[in-house]
Amino acid sequence: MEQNSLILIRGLEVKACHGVLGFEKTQPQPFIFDADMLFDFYGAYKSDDVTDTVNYATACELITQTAQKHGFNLIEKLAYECAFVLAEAFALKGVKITVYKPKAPVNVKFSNVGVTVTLLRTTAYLSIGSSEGDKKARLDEAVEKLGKTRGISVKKVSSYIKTPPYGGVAKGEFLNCAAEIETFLAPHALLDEIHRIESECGRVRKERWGDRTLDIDIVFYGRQIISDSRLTVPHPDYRNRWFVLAPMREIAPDFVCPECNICIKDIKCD
Ligand code: A4P
Ligand code: MG
Repeated sequence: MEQNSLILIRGLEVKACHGVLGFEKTQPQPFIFDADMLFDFYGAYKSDDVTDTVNYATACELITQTAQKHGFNLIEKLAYECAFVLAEAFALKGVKITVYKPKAPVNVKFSNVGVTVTLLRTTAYLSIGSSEGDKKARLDEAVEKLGKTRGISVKKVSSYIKTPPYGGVAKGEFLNCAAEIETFLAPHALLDEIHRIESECGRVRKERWGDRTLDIDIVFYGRQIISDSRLTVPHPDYRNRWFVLAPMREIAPDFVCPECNICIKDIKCD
């Protein structure tokens, strides 16, 4: 069993208007919420003071307000929204929200339907580069857009460094940096948001390793090792790339690569 502490809410009922059918958007029906909030309350154990923990009354109010403020089609959307609101309000390490819709308009006898979403706060490192147009503006824009994305907060950004093109395809000089983020997004959801930001910043996918307005790569996602058709993490070539390692050394010299178990500051790169 892992050492952690959870604050629980069970069976919170909120009357609200969520559903795909027309009448569900105007006639409130009950939604039942369970919440598991991962929060270290050792401080509250020591102080016995409610301000050192997650006040479950406030958490219940936030869920109620969130459910009544919006009118979503899907309880999936409602569950995510409540999870983000609680995670952000209480700086949770993780949160699991279950939403039940016991009176869902389905023409069969059933006891309940529902969804569960679990979000875990993870530290990830991104490498950001640009070799076309106003490179500094593109890096600034990327960092700003990352910070405005729900479920991502930017914790550190390295200085911007000029680097010669690597890989033999791009011709222009690059401007590169690295960013430390905390995210509640799963790795592939993070990749989707990165692709959205790249295209909003004018990226057109041409040739591999070619010149680009903006490129964001996931170098590390916590200590996870991922290898599938869409994502390889840690980034497969980061050890050979000075333009990744130098900014990483600046913001996370003591981060230990989950694959080679070497500290960033000790990885050699010519
Ligand atoms: N993908 C797999 N793993 C990852 C990951 N960890 N992070 C997939 C991000 N994407 C990942 O990437 C192609 C596909 O890789 C994505 O669809 C994703 O599913 P892309 O960004 O569309 O294409 P790309 O960037 O042209 O190819 P690639 O292989 O990612 O190139 P790199 O490795 O990003 O290299 N020189 C300097 N000095 N500075 C640079 O920043 N960058 C590159 C691009 C080349 N030379 C450079 C620089
Ligand atoms: Mg890339």
